[in-house]
Amino acid sequence: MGERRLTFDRPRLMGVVNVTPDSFSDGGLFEDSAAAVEHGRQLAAAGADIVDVGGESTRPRSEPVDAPTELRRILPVIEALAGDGVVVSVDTAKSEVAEAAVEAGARVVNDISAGHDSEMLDVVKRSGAGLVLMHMKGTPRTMQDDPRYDDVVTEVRDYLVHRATRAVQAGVAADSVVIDPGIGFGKTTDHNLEILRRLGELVDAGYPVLVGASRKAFLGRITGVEDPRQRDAATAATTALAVAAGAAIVRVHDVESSRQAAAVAWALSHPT
Ligand code: HH2
Repeated sequence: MGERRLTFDRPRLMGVVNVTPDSFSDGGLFEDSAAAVEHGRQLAAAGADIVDVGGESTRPRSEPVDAPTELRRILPVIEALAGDGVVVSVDTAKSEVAEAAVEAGARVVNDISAGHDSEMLDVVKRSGAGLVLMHMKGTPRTMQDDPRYDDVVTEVRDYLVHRATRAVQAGVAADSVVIDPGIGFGKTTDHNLEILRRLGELVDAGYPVLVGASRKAFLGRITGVEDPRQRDAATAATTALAVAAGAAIVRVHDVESSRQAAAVAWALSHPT
């Protein structure tokens, strides 16, 4: 990530700051920049290695927002957190937003469209930022309309390897690319569970793997917990299993519970 490096000699935690009115678990809570900055500082203090700042909800059936709106929401938050020395990622699929965000101090581009915007790879290459490439079937507006796969894990893995290869061919450093199966993005509960059950097959693809299961609807379906904000114990279970299976980064709303879960899973799976 430019002159800073994030190594994966232990699991890394990405804390989420949604500067949006409509995110599925915390919409409206951190819409105000001062509240968002304060929340990002708390996540970093709780042990987040990266703080992911986003200005557009991608929950199922959400409507897209334009670049000026996204920028107005996120830039002051990125500037403040990066100014504190926090490693910030920008959660955007727009190259224009990514470019302004890295100029404001973001060191990672978290692109849920895996480079759909033709300028995105060039922005990442020029800035030297880290890059997260995520799998999604369709768009947030349509992705939960009866998604189907022959074999979800193979399809997701092949797609991500293809997108990662394309990024490296475009000049993005291979060791700055992270892949993410996109839990909940065009997937049923069974698809999400199959991905988590066979996460090792994604890890074996050779890129660090990020898992973002935090508070998502499938956890509500399994546990019967309707309020997403009450799903941090269920999230911690996914963190432990993902880390034990070799995930490099987990993206979570509550850092403390997942920090503990990741530490235990790591200790169990890495005997000294
Ligand atoms: N999930 C969400 C947003 N961005 N990025 C990556 N790499 N992986 C994910 O699984 C992922 C992501 C959705 O969660 P959230 O940001 O909390 O909600 P919303 O999209 O409603 O703002």
